[in-house]
Amino acid sequence: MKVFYSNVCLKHAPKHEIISGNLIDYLESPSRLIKIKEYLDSLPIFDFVSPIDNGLDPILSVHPKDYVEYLQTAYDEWVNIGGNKDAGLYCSDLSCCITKDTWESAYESAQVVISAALELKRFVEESSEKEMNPLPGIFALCRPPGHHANSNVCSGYCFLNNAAISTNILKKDNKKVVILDIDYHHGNGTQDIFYLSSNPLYVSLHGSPDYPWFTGNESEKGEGEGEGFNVNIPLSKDTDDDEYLKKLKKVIYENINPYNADYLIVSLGVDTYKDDIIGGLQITSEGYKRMGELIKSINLPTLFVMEGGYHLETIGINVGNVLLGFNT
Ligand code: Q9C
Ligand code: ZN
Repeated sequence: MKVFYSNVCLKHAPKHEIISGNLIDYLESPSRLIKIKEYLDSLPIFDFVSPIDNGLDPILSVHPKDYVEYLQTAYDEWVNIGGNKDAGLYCSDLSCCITKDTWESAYESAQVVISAALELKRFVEESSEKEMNPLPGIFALCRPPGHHANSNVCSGYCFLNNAAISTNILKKDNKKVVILDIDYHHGNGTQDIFYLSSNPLYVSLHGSPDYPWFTGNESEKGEGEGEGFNVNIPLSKDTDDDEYLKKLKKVIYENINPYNADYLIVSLGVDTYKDDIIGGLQITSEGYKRMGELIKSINLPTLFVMEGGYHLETIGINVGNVLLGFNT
């Protein structure tokens, strides 16, 4: 399996964030990526590939220019004025610190996902039915993550919505896309971006009640042309492997398979892990293997996009297990 990866994603490294009024070490750290890379490197099936720079256009298909310019210039402007104006104009919480390196890493994170999406598309277009066995899967190992970023709002460690950007690439040529968001948190940014659209189908399983607090209800089903194409499955904190897999299986049968998509994008967060510091259902490392197997049963060319996961001791094996489950 190809893994798109770049060290430039490590540069964004804010020192602190504020959670519940307390100043703590920034949890969305570069070590997360390093740990995952180390683990995947130890297994023979993963090939690391560097992204190609595809420029701003794919990013601008999701995010307006004024927001992109804000991300590019806010840090310098803040330093220049001695800091008293508009620093939070496009921020919805205190987890999206903008440092001198943030734009560079967020841009690179998007380029990792764009390159992975283009590679998957190319592979599928060049393959005959026969060659689709084994099922093509590609992993975009990127940070900062994306699913909380709205078109012009950063939040929840996210600046650019990587899953949405890659959706717009895979949607080209009248293709249909499903986004399956298995991060612990509801992907409010992704939901909002596509709320009025029937393509992609957005499906999210997430812990509730929890961040981002005001979205993720089952009653949010999309609007207009998008009605029926947004599916939220809120889960209580005591959800274990069996319960989770049962709900995932149900949504695959009832919503994902009947949609008849051409591509699957998995917003892959492993903050559902039982000991995660900020998320945490009761999912075990073994559970991630079963999740991967179930995702494979959807039987679509699949782009895995890295989102959250904060338990550094197991983040590698948990991500690895989803991918291994898919690849078996
Ligand atoms: N009381 C992702 O997993 N702050 N983002 C949490 C907890 C933000 C998580 C506060 C959590 C965002 C991509
Ligand atoms: Zn999360």
